[in-house]
Amino acid sequence: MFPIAMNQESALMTRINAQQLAAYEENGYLVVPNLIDDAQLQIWVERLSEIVEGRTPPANGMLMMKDVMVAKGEVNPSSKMEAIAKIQDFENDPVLDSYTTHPAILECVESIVGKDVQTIHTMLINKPPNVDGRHPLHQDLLYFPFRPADKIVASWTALEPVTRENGCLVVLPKTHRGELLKHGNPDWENLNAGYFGAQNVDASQRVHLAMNPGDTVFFHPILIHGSGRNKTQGFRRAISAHYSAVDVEWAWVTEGTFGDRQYRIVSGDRKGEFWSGKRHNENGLDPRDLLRNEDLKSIAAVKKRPT
Ligand SMILES: O=C(O)CCC(=O)C(=O)O
Repeated sequence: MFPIAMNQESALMTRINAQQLAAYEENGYLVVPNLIDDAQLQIWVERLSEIVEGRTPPANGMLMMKDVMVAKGEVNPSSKMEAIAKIQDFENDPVLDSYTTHPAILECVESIVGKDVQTIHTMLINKPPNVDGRHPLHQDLLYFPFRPADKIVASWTALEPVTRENGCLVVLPKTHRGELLKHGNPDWENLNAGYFGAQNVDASQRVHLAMNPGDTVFFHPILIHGSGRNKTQGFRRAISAHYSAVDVEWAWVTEGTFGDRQYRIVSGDRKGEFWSGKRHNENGLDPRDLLRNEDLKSIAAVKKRPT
């Protein structure tokens, strides 16, 4: 099923061994404990604070999203950090972007999708106290134009302790073997823009991923996952990137559905170049077929919203 068939010997030489790789293939996710050290985590947390507090200007192309309850005036945050739900597309910030090229992360990513990879998305997810902040169960493949799905993987690293109480990730194991489902905005009063939910999901087998700082979960883009509400008075922050192998093909009919961006190659011979691979859209694959138009509008709205 997966592009790289690792033999036992070569797998033992990497951070992810053959057994862990088999677990990823079986369940659609793998938590690698203690992958990033505290000193490095603090550098990313400090950079996030600098940007959010206005001490460093946001890099070109970076999107800072306010939490919807703050934007609507339903919650009055007591600090700038309490207002922010997410920072997206941080590739032009050299400090944050060191996450995408961190050797430990890249090594695991390469074990899963193969050598020669590009980043296709980057995010810092903040779950401040006092807001809803839940992320409905969804599949990330909805947002990505590339296929095959097995050549895409997410990495998500806890920047602080992540627990059931502060809204850890929730996964539905083995759902990566299914199809990309129809998505839409769930009927929640306070849903952050672009947080689509997969429809008709049986969540009875869900697993909560409590993680320590530096623990990193790698997951498949069809795996159904989401996260709960932060019921504590602290933050729940994580840094995350999506990667794909460079030999994927562009499968969407349309470009720019979720914004235009270039995809930067971060490992292998073409490191530093931007992806310009094959287009293969004979099936007419269009993410808008999986979403209602009114739900798509919520993404356009957030892009215009001042922080
Ligand atoms: O960090 C979270 O709370 C959820 C992140 C997530 O599922 C996503 O952005 O796809």
